[in-house]
Amino acid sequence: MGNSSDAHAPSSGLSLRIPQPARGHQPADQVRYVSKAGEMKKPDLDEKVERVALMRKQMVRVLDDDGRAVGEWVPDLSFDDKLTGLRDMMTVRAFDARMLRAHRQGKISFYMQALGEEAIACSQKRALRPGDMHFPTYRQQGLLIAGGYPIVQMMNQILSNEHDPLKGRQLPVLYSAKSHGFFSISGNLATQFPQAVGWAMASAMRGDTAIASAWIGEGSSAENDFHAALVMASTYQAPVILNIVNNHWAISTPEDFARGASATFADRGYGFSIPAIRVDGNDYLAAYAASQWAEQRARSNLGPTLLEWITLRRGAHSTSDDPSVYRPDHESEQFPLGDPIDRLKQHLVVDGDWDDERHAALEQEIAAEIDAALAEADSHGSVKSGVVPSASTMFDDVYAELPRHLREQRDQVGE
Ligand SMILES: Cc1ncc(C[n+]2csc(CCOP(=O)(O)OP(=O)(O)O)c2C)c(N)n1
Repeated sequence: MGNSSDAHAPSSGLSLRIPQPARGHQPADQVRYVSKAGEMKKPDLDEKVERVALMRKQMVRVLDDDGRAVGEWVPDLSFDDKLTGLRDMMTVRAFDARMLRAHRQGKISFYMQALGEEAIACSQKRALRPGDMHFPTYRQQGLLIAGGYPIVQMMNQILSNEHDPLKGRQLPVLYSAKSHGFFSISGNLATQFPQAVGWAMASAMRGDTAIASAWIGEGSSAENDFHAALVMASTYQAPVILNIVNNHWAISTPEDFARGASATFADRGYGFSIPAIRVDGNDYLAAYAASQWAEQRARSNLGPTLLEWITLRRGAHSTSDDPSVYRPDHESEQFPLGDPIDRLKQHLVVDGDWDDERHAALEQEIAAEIDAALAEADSHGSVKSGVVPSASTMFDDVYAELPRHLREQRDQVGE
């Protein structure tokens, strides 16, 4: 007060911090806080949030470099369960590859793949129950595939053909499958996050046993809706799993821009008093175990859990994107968590009755399934061939009942 030489006064002007990408332009830079496989303790389901706080700067990992499953987080899965997981992931990858090819062939207008991220959605779908509801982004096709949703139906949606369950109204990959616990995907990022919490609250209010699972990318976690969801989930202890898939990129923007100075995305859970853990997203066994832990917490009325999944978006953001203009070559080869399919395969070889020959045979079997599905879907037309749902149906479902002005517009279409 009255002190003319204030020690805190800046000597020059302010400057804005622009995040310097920690990775990206220098692919050799390591992902932070990579724990050794088996190193992390597995807390009790009802462990206090303060006691699991450290886990937001560590990483749950089960598969070690030799493909062995180690530590407290090893899930109780049979060889067949693991093989099922491998098949799910391989099906997602083959599906994606075939759709990318279809795009290059001019058969479809748009596509988004999940290359490198297959373990996360596939394992969580298997860890939850039918009746639970997922609120996905456009990169969780694994939820549908591991949930047994017909592949032909997915393709019908992508082609916008006469069998498209969404009647040609949605951009390719924005699926909706209520019967399979897959909430309608919206193009508006992050909106599904608070909706998932609301769904979970409704389930709890009804005294039901079903839980919700919310999905978001690390980039989209900068949206207001992300924060609204965490407040509601924490206040009402909603039975929800809050998944942040940190694949390190939001189109051309590195994770650094959405995260805050030195934080992890899991850190955000702690501030809302939500137990939050980081998980190796390329380790199917860790992913299954962490999903199951969060699932059991929600189902036992112990409230929400935040899971930050560490993975890498290996492919382009979408078929409209060219990552070579903003990210380094060979990034995925240097990624310390490897590839989810390779790692589970290696584990099955080490642990049981699996080898390259069987793996190749399975790959062929899946490729044939995918080709057959595409042939079937293609026979029902596509946007490109002009065989699409009737134009008059475009007025349906805007409201529960068709109002007069829409009836008039439909009559003008005259189909
Ligand atoms: C509200 C809103 N803002 C911007 C976009 C455009 N957009 C589509 S995807 C995307 C990046 C999302 O990145 P991230 O959440 O990290 O998910 P990822 O694509 O990596 O899976 C953006 C900015 C949008 N669809 N909706």
